[in-house]
Amino acid sequence: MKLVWVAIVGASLAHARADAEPPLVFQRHDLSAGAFGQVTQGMGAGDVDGDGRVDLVVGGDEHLLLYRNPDFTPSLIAGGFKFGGGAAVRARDMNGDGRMDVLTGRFKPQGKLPFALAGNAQALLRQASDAPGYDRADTLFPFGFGTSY
Ligand SMILES: [Ca+2]
Ligand SMILES: [Ca+2]
Repeated sequence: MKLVWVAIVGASLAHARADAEPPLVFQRHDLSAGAFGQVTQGMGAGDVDGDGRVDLVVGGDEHLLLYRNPDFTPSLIAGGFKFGGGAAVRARDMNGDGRMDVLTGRFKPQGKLPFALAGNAQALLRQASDAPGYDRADTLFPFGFGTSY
């Protein structure tokens, strides 16, 4: 694929291909996280196991995973943190031993709600305006709710 030119038109980026070039065709492949289901935060690619095929490394809310090519079944590299949130996940040989290393950030989630959330619209009407929060049955998430580990 050869790009002929690139131009910025207004706020959008436009490009044109040579007329003789075939269109790019993309094929979707969905990979199952199996027992490691999580919100994905970052992804990288590299031959992590050294078999000559490009593997995927994926960071998420709870796990850092390796998807080995060709079947891409996930296996656990590390757990117990949020991996890749705000940082990339990359496969590179960092120490020069000829084997790929996996790089990522990690974070212990500490976010807490600074207020309570009502579980239904009637809770808003029943709430005592001079008291914090809602009755237990009317509370969707209490003050201080959040994830941490
Ligand atoms: Ca590989
Ligand atoms: Ca290495």
